[in-house]
Amino acid sequence: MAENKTNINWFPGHMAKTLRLMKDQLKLVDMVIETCDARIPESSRNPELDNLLGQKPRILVLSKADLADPQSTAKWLDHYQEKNLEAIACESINRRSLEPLRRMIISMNQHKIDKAKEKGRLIRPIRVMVVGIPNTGKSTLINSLSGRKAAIVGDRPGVTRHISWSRSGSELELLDTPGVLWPRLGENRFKINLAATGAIKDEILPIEEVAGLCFLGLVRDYPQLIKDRYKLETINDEFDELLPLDQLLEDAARKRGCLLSGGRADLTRFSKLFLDDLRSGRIGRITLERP
Ligand SMILES: Nc1nc2c(ncn2[C@@H]2O[C@H](COP(=O)(O)OP(=O)(O)OP(=O)(O)O)[C@@H](O)[C@H]2O)c(=O)[nH]1
Ligand SMILES: [Mg+2]
Repeated sequence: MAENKTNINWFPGHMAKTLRLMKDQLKLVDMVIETCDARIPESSRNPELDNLLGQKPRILVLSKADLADPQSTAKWLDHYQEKNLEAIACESINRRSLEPLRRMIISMNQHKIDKAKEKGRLIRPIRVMVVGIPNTGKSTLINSLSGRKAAIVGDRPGVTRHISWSRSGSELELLDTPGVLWPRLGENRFKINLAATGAIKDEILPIEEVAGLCFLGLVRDYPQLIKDRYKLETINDEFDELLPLDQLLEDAARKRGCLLSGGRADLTRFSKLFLDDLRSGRIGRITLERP
C-alpha cells in the first residue's frame, strides 16, 4: 500500500461531532434505523454503534439491495435473524419497495400507539433516527419515505453534513445524520470493500490496489459476469486459482481501450472505469462478502 496515502484521515472531526450529536438525540427518538450496504453488510457496519445505541430498538437496513446478489442478501438476512437482529433489504431509490420497512417500523412501535389510544392521548409520529456509514443511502431512504427530495443525496461519501428532521405522513418523523466511520477501520479487506463501494473517498487508498483486489474477488465469485462485461475468453467457469491476475487485468484494460503509448495497458484508467462499473451495477448484481 502506498505509504503517502495511509495517513489520510477517514475519521475527520465532523464525524466525532456527529457521534456526540447522535448520542444526544438518542433520548428523543423511539428507534434507530441503521443502514449498511447490501454488497458489503459486514464491512459497512460501524462497530462503535452498538455501544452508542445501547438497547434502543433498531432495524438494520441492507440498502442498495438492487445492486447486490439476491442469494447472498437472503443469506445475510438469515444470518441476522439467527442473531435476533431485525433486518430488511431495501431499494431505497424505489419508494414503493419501502412499504415492508414502513410496516416493520410501525409494528415495532405498535405497543406505544396502543397505549396512547388507550389513554385517549394524541398519537404522535414515531421518531426514527437514521444512522450508518457514509454513502449507504440514509438520505435517499428518508427522501423516499417522506416522498420529498428534501435531503441532498450524492454518489460520494460525506454528502450530509448536518442532522435534520423530515416528516413521512402523519406516522413517522425521520432524523437524517451524516455518515460516520470509526477511527481504526481494521482489516485491509474492510478498507478495500469500503473504498470499492464508495464509502470512503477514492484518495484514501491506491485505486489500483482497490480495483485489483476487487477484480480478483469477482473473477473468483462471479466469473461469468466478469467474462461477459470485459470479454475475457480466458476465464472459464471453473476458476483457476493460478490464472495470473495481472494478465487478466491487462487483458480487460486493453479490451476496454485503456492503453498507454506503446500499447501497454493503462491500469490506473482501467481501475477507475472498473470501480465505476462496479458501483453503478453495470457488471451485474454482486456481493463482496458472505456471512
Ligand atoms: N442503486 C441504488 N442506489 C442507491 C440506493 N440508495 C441510495 N443510492 C445511491 O447512493 C448514493 C448515496 O446515497 P445517499 O442517500 O446520499 O447516502 P447517505 O448515506 O445519505 O450518504 P452520506 O450523507 O454521505 O452519509 C446516491 O447516489 C444514491 O442515489 C439504492 O437503494 N439503490
Ligand atoms: Mg446523507
